[in-house]
Amino acid sequence: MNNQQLTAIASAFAIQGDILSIKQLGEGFINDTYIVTTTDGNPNYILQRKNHNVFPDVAGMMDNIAAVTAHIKAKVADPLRHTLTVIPALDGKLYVERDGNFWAMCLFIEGSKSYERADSLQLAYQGGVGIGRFQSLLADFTTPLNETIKGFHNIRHRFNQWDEAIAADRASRVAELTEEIEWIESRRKTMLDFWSLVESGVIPMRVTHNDTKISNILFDEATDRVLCAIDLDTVMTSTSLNDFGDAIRSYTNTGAEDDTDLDNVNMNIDMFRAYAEGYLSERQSTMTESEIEWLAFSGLYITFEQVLRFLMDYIDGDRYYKIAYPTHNLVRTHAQYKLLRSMEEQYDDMRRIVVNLLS
Ligand code: ADP
Ligand code: GN1
Ligand code: MG
Repeated sequence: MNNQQLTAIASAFAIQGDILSIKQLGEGFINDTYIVTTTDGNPNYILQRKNHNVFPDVAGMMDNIAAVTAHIKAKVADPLRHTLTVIPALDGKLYVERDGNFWAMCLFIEGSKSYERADSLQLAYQGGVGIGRFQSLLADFTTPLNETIKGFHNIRHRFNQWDEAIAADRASRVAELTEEIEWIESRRKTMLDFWSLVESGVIPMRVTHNDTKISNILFDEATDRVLCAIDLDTVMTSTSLNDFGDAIRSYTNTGAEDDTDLDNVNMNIDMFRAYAEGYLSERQSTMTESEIEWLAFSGLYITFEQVLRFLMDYIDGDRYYKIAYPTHNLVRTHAQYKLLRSMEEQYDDMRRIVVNLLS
């Protein structure tokens, strides 16, 4: 995508000022993100090409984001920094379509920073506050949301996809993955039993973020206090436990998501405590008994799901996640499985910490 094309797309949105530069930001697994700077005195913007294979209904996704952010804006002290601001296109739509690609824009939040890893307990605590607050601000949001990715954190749906992927064996990799496949199969029943509690309503449905890794939180550059949750593409109705679990998967990992040295990868229980403390400070009074009971387990659940998703994508010939080298998804599978094992070993301690924080 050259600069001229990017400028044409950015100019189709209702921006203020003249465009000075458009530069790629980070390397997301799913979308392509650019920062658009403009002439002095005007805001800067985030321009994003939304992955149309992952999000077939970009219009529905943008409707979700606009509704949820409008709801939050009405409640927070600083509406331009405490949530995303969607910038509509000049034709009034919330996205621009060009050559089969879908683009969306939001305000760049100045004086913010994000992290790829949680490098202090304070940061983990703040991240927990961020997601706890996000869920609390949306507790009274009643408009139905579009299900933009079917069965996103629904392990029954994931197992259906898994069974199909194994049967199809598109990349002829199943035969060499006996051990890894057993990691998934040996936990099938435990994970489905948990999900039955969601299906039967024992665990309630709420408005959730669904992608709560640390890079999807903005922190104040000056104070490192949380500003808001970003990357709202996956906002949907689900269990709040998924948001907690996905954050635990990300914040507590002492290694990288794709670490090739498994000795680096473990769950840091102090990070777990710090994140849980921040989260509960915002959510404790509104959680049900069942949510409290299963809070620690949610870390294992989402990490297991991530092992399944990375492995399934590898089996499928790497169609979902962007990869940097041919075995990338397999490396991610092994690294996330190591994290899952570490969580399983420390599960009793995780449960005790939740009980202690609540007493
Ligand atoms: P991806 O889907 O690729 O993960 P994100 O929406 O998470 O895309 O954006 C990638 C990164 O860009 C974030 O981690 C953050 O550093 C930065 N970013 C995204 N939106 C904003 C924003 N509105 N203001 C400031 N920085 C942002
Ligand atoms: C993707 O878009 P990004 O990089 O924040 C993925 C998450 C995974 C994550 C793994 C829509 O998140 O579900 O947990 O990668 N998002 C989607 O790092 O599938
Ligand atoms: Mg992101």
